[in-house]
Amino acid sequence: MLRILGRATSINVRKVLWTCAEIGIEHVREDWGRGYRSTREAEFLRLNPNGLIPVLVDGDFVLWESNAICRYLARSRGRDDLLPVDWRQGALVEQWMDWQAGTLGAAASYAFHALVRQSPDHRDEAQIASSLARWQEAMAILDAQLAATGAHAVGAAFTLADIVLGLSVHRWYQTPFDKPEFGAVRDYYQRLHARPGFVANGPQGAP
Ligand SMILES: N[C@@H](CCC(=O)N[C@@H](CS)C(=O)NCC(=O)O)C(=O)O
Repeated sequence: MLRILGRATSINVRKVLWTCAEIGIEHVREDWGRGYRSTREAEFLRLNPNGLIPVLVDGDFVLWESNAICRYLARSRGRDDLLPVDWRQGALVEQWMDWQAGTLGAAASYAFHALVRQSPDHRDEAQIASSLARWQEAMAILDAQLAATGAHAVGAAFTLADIVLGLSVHRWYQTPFDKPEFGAVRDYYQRLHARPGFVANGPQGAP
């Protein structure tokens, strides 16, 4: 049985869980990370020397980095709809996945930990303001893209990019601060509620 290591409150673990739900992959999830077994244990560090969740164990194959895990699951199950084999379409899906992790998620991180997690390590007002400004700029880029496609991140079809972006959008709406109204993002967020994998790992999952 495929194993997913990581607490379900983690956005990066929930990307993988939602991908499993879309594809119908049976798995067991083990609670590792903050509040559960420490990812600094030797048993965990042997699997991921970064000490971060999620980790996927598929037989003798081990993989870390949430977006790479999502791509592995789609490719290994032949789900070209989620990750097109067409080079350009596939590259666009990967572009938006990388942007979610490297730009959108990175911008949101400090403010999210301050305002939602109430982390004592994230109390610097200037850094909160900077994070909120960068987060808003990134969301404006996403809003323009969604307004152009009228549906999903790279076009009409739902892909892996929508899994990782969808959970980031959920986080945007769950974080309490005065935010501008982004109409295309709001429509997208509503549209995603039709997918059980999103509901289970977003609204019924965690911020
Ligand atoms: N780039 C990594 C980031 C992984 C990451 O930052 N994971 C966080 C949870 S979202 C973590 O392991 N936190 C430590 C912990 O929970 O103990 C990925 O996408 O998998």
